[in-house]
Amino acid sequence: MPKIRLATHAGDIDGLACAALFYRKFGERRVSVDFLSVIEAQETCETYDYATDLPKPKNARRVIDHHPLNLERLKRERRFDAHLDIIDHKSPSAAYLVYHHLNLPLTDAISRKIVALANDADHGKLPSQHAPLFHLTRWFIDDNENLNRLAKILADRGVDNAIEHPWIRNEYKTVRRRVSRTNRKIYRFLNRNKEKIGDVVFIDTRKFLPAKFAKQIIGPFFRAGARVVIIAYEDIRNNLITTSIRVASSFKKSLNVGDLASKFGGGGHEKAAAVRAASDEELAQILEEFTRFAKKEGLSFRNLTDESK
Ligand SMILES: [Mn+2]
Repeated sequence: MPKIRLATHAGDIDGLACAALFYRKFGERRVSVDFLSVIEAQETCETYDYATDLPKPKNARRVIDHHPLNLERLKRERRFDAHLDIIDHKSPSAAYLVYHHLNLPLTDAISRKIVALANDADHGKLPSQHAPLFHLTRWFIDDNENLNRLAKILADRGVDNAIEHPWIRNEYKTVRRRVSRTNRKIYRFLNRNKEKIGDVVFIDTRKFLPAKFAKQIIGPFFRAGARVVIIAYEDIRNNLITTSIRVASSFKKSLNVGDLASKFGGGGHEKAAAVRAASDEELAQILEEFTRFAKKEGLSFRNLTDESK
């Protein structure tokens, strides 16, 4: 029997969870998973039966996703298949939609926990006991073999027991050291810049943080008072610069950064979005727009990059 071919979001817990649910449903032998970045999904000519948590690749039969802008784009390009594609922006994760589509039994606690993990991750509310899975997913962002291994272990053992798997424990030893080192750098940077935090802060992390863990800086800056954090980091899989925009969940003002990002060809959700830049010049232009946006919204904007050492 030919394998079911799935493309899912690389380096992302929701993407990983989708893969794990396919393995859970069909077993390792009947599924083959490619982990792709958003850009790779837009460019690939490979054939897939399914794509999850990604824009629909040209030759994918069906997409299961929860990004509203992906739906808009698909409709605009007349590639939306109303009978097959499932895109629901109200869904807490793509994994939630996959779980229902695959008709996984309600009694399957492992599948349900995998969905809960994805829901938490996509809302920035991942409980600390799942931090190892999060960090490993980032660590393996450009390593499809190991992302597959992670997904299979999740499907096999479930979210809580995955962490006890000897391979995961061993890999996490290395990763944890790197994450700790990154966190120390983050707190030093935060302390140096504490007085300068505005409503919106921009941090070019490329100068002092490893790209895989750059997003770790967002939480501490929210806790220190920033309401919107924009960071730049290297997009490892595509040799581009990513700017990630996050709005603090405690910030009640209605800002849709997904809409903002879409103006520059980016995408995402209301409170979390990303835009890619091909060069520093392009990044500077995007930043100018963000500055204008902050001003229009009556928010102070601070670029903390120049102060970094
Ligand atoms: Mn997602």
